[in-house]
Amino acid sequence: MPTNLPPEAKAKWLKFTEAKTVEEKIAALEEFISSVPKHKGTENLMYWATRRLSQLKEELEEQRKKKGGSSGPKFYIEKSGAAQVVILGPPLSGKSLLFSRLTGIPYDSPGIPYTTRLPKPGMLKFENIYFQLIDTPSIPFGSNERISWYNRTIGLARNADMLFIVVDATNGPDSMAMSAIEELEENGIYLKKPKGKVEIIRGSRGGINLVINGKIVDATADDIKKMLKEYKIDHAIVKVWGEVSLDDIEAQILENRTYRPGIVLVNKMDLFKGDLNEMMRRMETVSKVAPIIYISAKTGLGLESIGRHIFSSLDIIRVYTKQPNGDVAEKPLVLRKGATVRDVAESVHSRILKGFKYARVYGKSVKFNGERVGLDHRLEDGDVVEIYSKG
Ligand SMILES: Nc1nc2c(ncn2[C@@H]2O[C@H](COP(=O)(O)OP(=O)(O)OP(=O)(O)O)[C@@H](O)[C@H]2O)c(=O)[nH]1
Ligand SMILES: [Mg+2]
Repeated sequence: MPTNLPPEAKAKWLKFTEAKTVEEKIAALEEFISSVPKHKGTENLMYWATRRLSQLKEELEEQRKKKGGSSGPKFYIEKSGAAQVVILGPPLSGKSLLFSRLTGIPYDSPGIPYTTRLPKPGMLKFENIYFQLIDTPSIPFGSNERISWYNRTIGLARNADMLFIVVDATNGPDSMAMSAIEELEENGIYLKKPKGKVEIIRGSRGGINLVINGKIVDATADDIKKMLKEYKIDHAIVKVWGEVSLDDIEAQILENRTYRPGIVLVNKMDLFKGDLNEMMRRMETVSKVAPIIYISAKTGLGLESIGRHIFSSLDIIRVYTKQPNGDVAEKPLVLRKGATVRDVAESVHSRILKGFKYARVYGKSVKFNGERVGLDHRLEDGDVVEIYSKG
């Protein structure tokens, strides 16, 4: 549904996107909120904006604490490994036991709800790479219960590369998973990949340029330009891939949607005594949004497939560099799917890219091993790349 924001609100929005410090953002967002008319079309936006406001206020408080020299516990965790996966779920669904089984870090919870009070990082090995897992304090999805770490935990999810939603097989897993998915969406976090993608690169000259690799389902180029004008965006390149609606473009301007790949883990399958087919049928709605794995953190059922699931959900590939006449690097470079020889050259050294002559590739992306390719050659998982460059 279009938001039909008045020009005043759109101008206020611009101020928010341009705000640099947390204080400025809070002030601008408060002004924006008070300028938005309240009706059905703005409901989601308002919900998102008020949540974002309380998150910013907490961020400010954390900053102040840090400045005051307080050595309070840290909630945000720096990324390490090939990707950061945040484990979310309601109390007692088995997040901490699962985390322990996957990372090897001992489980030390008495099994009382809300035992986990702080996020905890650990590493999961998958073949020759590591993913960082983060156990988090529980969120009672779908209930009105207030918990003090709610915003900070959602903040962790927003920062992550991927999400796990852990639910209990013996405790309405389908409705709990749906509540979690809906609540994340209310916070602007979407698990389901959109049909299309929009990117808006703002500039200071050149007017509005549309680059459309797909189609806009409900609007013309002029409609898009008009909307951007209303948001006072006069110069920008708007890139569209796949199927996109005018709403999607507005959401991109408002920056209130992020997409995170996610998996729903139905845990405690060892305790489930009901009809499995019936449960799977009930889980069908969930499976339209995210893949589902049935597991038992206690017996280990299904745990061996989790690393592979993370890997394939993230759309990443592993590429190995090799010096001409040298050995193949043991540790792979982890790149996004679709990465080219240019990405490899860039991540090795800018000097290598500058002096690039050609590369030889061994693996799935070439017709024969050792084939000579240029910078734009697309690589596949497992490829070995040997770059020949001047100097
Ligand atoms: N039978 C069985 N019990 C499990 C399984 N996973 C977890 N549990 C038990 O369920 C209880 C809760 O597990 P936790 O991993 O602590 O749950 P949590 O989601 O971290 O809960 P919080 O305390 O809110 O952090 C513990 O008694 C676990 O031993 C499972 O797959 N099967
Ligand atoms: Mg826990």
